[in-house]
Amino acid sequence: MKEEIFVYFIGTAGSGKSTLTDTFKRWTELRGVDAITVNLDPGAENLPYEPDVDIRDWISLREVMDSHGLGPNGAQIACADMLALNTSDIKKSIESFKTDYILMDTPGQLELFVFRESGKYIVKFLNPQRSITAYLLDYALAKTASGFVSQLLLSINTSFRLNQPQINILSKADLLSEEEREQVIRWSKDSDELYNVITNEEASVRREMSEGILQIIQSFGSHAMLSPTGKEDFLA
Ligand SMILES: Nc1nc2c(ncn2[C@@H]2O[C@H](COP(=O)(O)OP(=O)(O)OP(=O)(O)O)[C@@H](O)[C@H]2O)c(=O)[nH]1
Ligand SMILES: [Mg+2]
Repeated sequence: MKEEIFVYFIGTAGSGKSTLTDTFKRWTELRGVDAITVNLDPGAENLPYEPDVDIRDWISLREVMDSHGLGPNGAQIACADMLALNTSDIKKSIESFKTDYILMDTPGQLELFVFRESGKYIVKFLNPQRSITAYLLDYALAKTASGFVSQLLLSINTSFRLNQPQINILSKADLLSEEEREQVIRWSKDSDELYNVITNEEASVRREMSEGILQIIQSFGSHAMLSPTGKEDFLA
């Protein structure tokens, strides 16, 4: 079998996973690199790209809501578990493309893929040796020091759960001012600077928690490294 690489785009709801899947695919086309897109979100309504493999061919959020009498959140959880039942078919469909890169757009809510067993199972089943996670930090949640720290904590949690090589991406960086963007990049390179900002906050339980969390993050080293993206960065 061809030695393909799976790239999983993961991040909080609305962080830009589908947009980056689309932009990355267009970037591979420009560079003459062979890649396909896979949509793993059964509830996706308007995707910015036409997926080559689409979980909605097997599972529909609407049908699960109707047939099980569930609301959208309960149905999302049921769908996440059902994902695991369809991995053989998804794998066959992906293999039929004989491609080099498989861009995996994951479901809207990060917890469905990261904290339930099905996400871990899919990564393991498809190709655990050749998978990478691209973790998207939403710009809006990462521009304050404590917001940045909490985003990194989620990123480390993702890495802990999926156990794959992982890069952090600052999503929608075009919406930050140049000053804000540079500050977030400095924090990601120099955790002492981030630590100083946090320790200068007014004394509170939250500050103490931030300090404790930051110490954990510091002990993980490269997990705080960041690659900023804005929609068009890849295509420039
Ligand atoms: N300015 C700007 N907007 C972006 C960027 N990436 C995504 N967006 C916008 O952010 C919104 C959410 O983007 P999506 O790509 O749907 O995010 P998602 O993480 O796939 O969302 P869910 O699957 O619903 O969780 C859309 O309105 C996008 O146009 C970016 O780099 N820059
Ligand atoms: Mg999406």
